[in-house]
Amino acid sequence: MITMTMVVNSEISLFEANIRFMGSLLTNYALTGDVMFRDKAVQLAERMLPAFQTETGIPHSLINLHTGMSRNYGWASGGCSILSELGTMHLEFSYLSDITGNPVFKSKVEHVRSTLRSLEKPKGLYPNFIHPRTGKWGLHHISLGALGDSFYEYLLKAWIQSGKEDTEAREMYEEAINAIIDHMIFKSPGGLTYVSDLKYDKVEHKMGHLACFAGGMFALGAKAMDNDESRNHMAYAAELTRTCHESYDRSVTKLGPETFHFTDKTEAKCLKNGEKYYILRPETFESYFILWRLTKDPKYREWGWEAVEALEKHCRVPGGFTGISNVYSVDSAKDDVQQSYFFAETLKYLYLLFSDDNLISLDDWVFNSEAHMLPIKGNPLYRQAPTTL
Ligand code: DMJ
Repeated sequence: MITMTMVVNSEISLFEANIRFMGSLLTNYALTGDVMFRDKAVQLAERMLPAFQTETGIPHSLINLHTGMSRNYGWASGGCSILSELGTMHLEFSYLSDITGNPVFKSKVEHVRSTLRSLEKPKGLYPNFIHPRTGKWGLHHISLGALGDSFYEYLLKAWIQSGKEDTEAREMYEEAINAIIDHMIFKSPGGLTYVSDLKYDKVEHKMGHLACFAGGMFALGAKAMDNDESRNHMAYAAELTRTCHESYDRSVTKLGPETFHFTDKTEAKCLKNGEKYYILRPETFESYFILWRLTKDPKYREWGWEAVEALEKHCRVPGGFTGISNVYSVDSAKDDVQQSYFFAETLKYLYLLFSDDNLISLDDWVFNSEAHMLPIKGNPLYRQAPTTL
C-alpha cells in the first residue's frame, strides 16, 4: 500500500507534539493493536529526532517537522531548553522503542536523562533551564509548576512503566522529591501546605495551578515505593491536594485561579489581576482521581462533583466549554477557548473519578502528561516487539 504523508512546513513544540500527538497514537496502538497507529507514531518520532541533534543531545523546544530545523525560544534564559519539555519525552520514546524493536528513540531519552543526572545541582534541585550547547544550567528558577512540572512526573512514571526495572528513574525521582520537600514545601499560618517556586534562594510563596498535579504524583510515588517514606509522601499528597481544593473553594465560582499566593493576610487566593483566570485546567482533578483510587476517602469524589457543577455553571456555553478570566467574579468574561486538554485530561480524570477501579487500573497503566494512557510492562496490552524481548 502506498501512503502519502503531508508534513506542515512550520514550527511546532516538540513537547506538545509528543504529549498530545505521540501520546494519543501510542495509547490507540496499545488499546487496539492496530499497527497503523504504531507506524504513524514512528513517522512522527523520526521527524522529531532532529531536535535532539545538539552538542549535548538535549533537545530544542521547537521543530519544523518538514525541514528538520530546530531551535529554542529566545525568552528561555538566553536560548535554553526547558526542563518540563526536555524531560517529558521518556515514557513515549521508550515505549515506542519497545513496540518497534528500534532502540534509537529510547537511546535519545536515556541520554538526556543521564546527562541531567551527571550535572551538579543546586541543593539537589533541578533548575528549569539548561543550555543544549554547553550543558550548563540557565537561571536557577525551580518549580513544580510551569517549566518544571512533568519532568518530575516522568521520573516516577518511567520507573512505574518499566515494571520497576528502571531504577535510575526511581533514584532520580526520590532524590529530586526529597530536595523539593527540604527546600520548596511550606505550611501557611492557617495550616495549608504548599509547594512554592524558588528563584535562586528566594522563595516566591505562591503556587501555580499547574503544580496541583503534585498531590497525585506524591500519592502515586508513595504507593509505588511502598517504603518508610511512603506514609510521609502520602501525607504531602493529601495536604497539597487539600490546598488546591481550597484555592477553588475560596473563589465565588468554585473554580481555581492560575496562581495563588500565601502572605500574612491571604492564603490560597490569587493576588494578581492577570492571573485570576481558569482555563479548564485538569491538574487538581487529576490529584482528586489518584487520591480517590488510592485512599477511597469520599471527599475526593465530593470535591470532584463540586468541580463538575462549577464547570457546568460558569464554563458551559452553547458551543461547548470556555475558560473564564476571573474566578472571583460570577459574571466573568469568557475567553471563548476550549482547550484540547479539556477532553484529553479534565473530562477524563473527572470521569475516572466516578468509575470503577478496574477501568484503566493504576496497576496496569500510567497516564502521560496529557492523560493518554500507556501500558505498564506486564500489562498484556504492552505489545512489546518480539525483537526486544
Ligand atoms: C497539559 O497540556 C499537560 O498536562 C501539560 O503537561 C501541562 N498542563 C497542561 C494542562 O494544564
